[in-house]
Amino acid sequence: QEGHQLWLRSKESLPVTVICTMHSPTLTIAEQELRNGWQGESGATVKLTIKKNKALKSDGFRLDKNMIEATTDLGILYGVYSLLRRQQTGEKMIGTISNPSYQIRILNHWDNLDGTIERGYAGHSIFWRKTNPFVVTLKDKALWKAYARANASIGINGAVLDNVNASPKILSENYLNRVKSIADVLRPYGVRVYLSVNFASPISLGGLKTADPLDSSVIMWWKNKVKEIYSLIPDFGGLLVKASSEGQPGPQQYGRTHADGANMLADALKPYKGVVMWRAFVYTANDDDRAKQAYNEFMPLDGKFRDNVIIQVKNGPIDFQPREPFSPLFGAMKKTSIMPELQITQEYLGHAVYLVFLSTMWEECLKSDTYQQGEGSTVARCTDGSIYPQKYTAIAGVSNIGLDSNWCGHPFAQANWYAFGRLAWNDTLSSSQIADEWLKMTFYKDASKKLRERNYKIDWTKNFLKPVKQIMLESRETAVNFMMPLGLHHIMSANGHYGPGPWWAPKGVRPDWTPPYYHQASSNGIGFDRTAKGSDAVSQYHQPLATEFNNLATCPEIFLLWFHHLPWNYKMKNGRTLWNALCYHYDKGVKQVHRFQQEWDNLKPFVDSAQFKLVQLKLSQQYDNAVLWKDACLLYFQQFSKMPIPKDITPPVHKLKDIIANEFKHRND
Ligand code: BDP
Repeated sequence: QEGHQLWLRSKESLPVTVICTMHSPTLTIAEQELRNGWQGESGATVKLTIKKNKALKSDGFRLDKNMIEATTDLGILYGVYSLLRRQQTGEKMIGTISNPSYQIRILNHWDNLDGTIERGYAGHSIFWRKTNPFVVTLKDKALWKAYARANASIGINGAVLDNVNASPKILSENYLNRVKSIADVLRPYGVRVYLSVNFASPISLGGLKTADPLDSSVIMWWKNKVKEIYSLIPDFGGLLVKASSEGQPGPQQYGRTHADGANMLADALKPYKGVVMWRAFVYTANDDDRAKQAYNEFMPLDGKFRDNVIIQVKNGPIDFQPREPFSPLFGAMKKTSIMPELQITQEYLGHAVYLVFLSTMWEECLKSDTYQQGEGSTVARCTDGSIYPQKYTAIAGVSNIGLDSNWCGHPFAQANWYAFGRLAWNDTLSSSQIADEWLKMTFYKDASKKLRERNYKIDWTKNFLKPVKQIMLESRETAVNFMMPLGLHHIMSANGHYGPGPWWAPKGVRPDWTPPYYHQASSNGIGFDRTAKGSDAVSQYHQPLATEFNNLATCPEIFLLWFHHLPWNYKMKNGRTLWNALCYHYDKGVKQVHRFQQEWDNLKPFVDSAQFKLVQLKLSQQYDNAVLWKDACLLYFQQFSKMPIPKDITPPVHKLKDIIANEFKHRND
């Protein structure tokens, strides 16, 4: 299936001779890929050379005329994929030296052992299933191989195979044997396996009375478990832990800290060079602003973690919302390895329905200046080793793939997997370049064939690449406009997190799980006051940001209602009232989706017809949902603002009470 080949759709290749004097499974793959995909000079001879080169990190490579040089087999493989990409995109090749920004470039699969995927919108797990869970079929292996190849082609070198809400069963013998089978397939492609573990495993799996990280029987249990894992998988990567968060067990239950818990596991992994990725996604139901809690809990622990512990921090302080400022932990923890966690699966961004190219959101985060070590201390530089000498550098993306025939549910969602890999390799890349590469590799073949058949001359770059790239680059801001503009956040419907739900607040539910906690709308106004007079979350940011966010005159309007509670008639910079500004943002988002639809309709000659229709259908569903978001939010907030919707905006087509009554019919799972 075309969709299943992602950006690796094979083109007619030209003859090439590959010379490589060394041998290994990885090098064999490298040679084959080069022969199967060569688009350069016909009959050329290409040399693959492994040798010392001080300019190259272990996964890095150098490209020159008909030669690829690296210090490791994997470096050669990455060089081959890079070269093939450049042949298709026309990007510069000769004299290129490329080193990865992060050492560990890893996907987090939120895959449950029964085959379902938490926040997965592309079918069931490729790793786990309910029936015959321990049989490894040829089909399984072929799929894992295709998965490994796709990852390697963009530089991803790690995969956490199970959900952060982890089942203790993952560490039982049967499951570990399956993990070994997966690792064996992934290995030649350089993708190491990691596991999420449940902190209470010593109790539920090991039969111990406690999971206290300072208890000697607990320490011994983990040591033995880690030893068992490495006896099966000698290059096992390490463990990911969600502890004391959203009901998961953790060291706090025993009066211990995150550092006690993480260090205990780190000690067990150390002899094997394994790492612990410990998540900072923690918040409890107390009066403290949720946006502040991770920082408050982790900052005092800076310097207390072993050097093989990496703290995994979501890009924003709350939870993968369409837009958040960066988490204040980036750059602030100076003696601890910190890794960004991005969400590739579109939990809060329209599942597999919306066309949203997430690269621009990640770029915005990575390029945000934390000022922690002076100007230019971007989130990227604070985490990739440029500023702090952390032993391990890493970046994680919560995967969006499943058994669907196109892996990701939406043809354009593949671009998000691609973008994550590319940014993990090079955190300074622009989204424009990434979109360009992906479009050329994914769609050019279709187009050229169609155009040849129809024999008419259309400039592919002008008529396809340019408009589609523009749609991609605008798509995230579009979603922000019709969902949560001006710094609004967490106002989606409960559970499914797809449609609008700013009203949702049943009695007895934790306030910090309900939208009204975040938007604070009343007749006085709207927004969460995080200024010095409010929760003072602003003070977690380094100057000049703390002051910039605190002051209305300097707070960027994209974060206005994130940091400020303002009256409905507050005057925006363009002179509009806040209420009118909200109305125009929602309306603009809807209009943008409508424009995407019209533009896509023009592109039929360029795209394989099944893909064309699928995107067309999804855009129309996105349009319907955008209208719903706009109507729901404007009608709901209007109850408080009591102000009219501007006349030049299409009036709501739904009634608020109908939307509320139907809330859970809209894609809530
Ligand atoms: C939230 C998801 C939930 C995850 C949690 C996490 O809704 O399913 O378990 O994040 O990251 O966004 O642990």
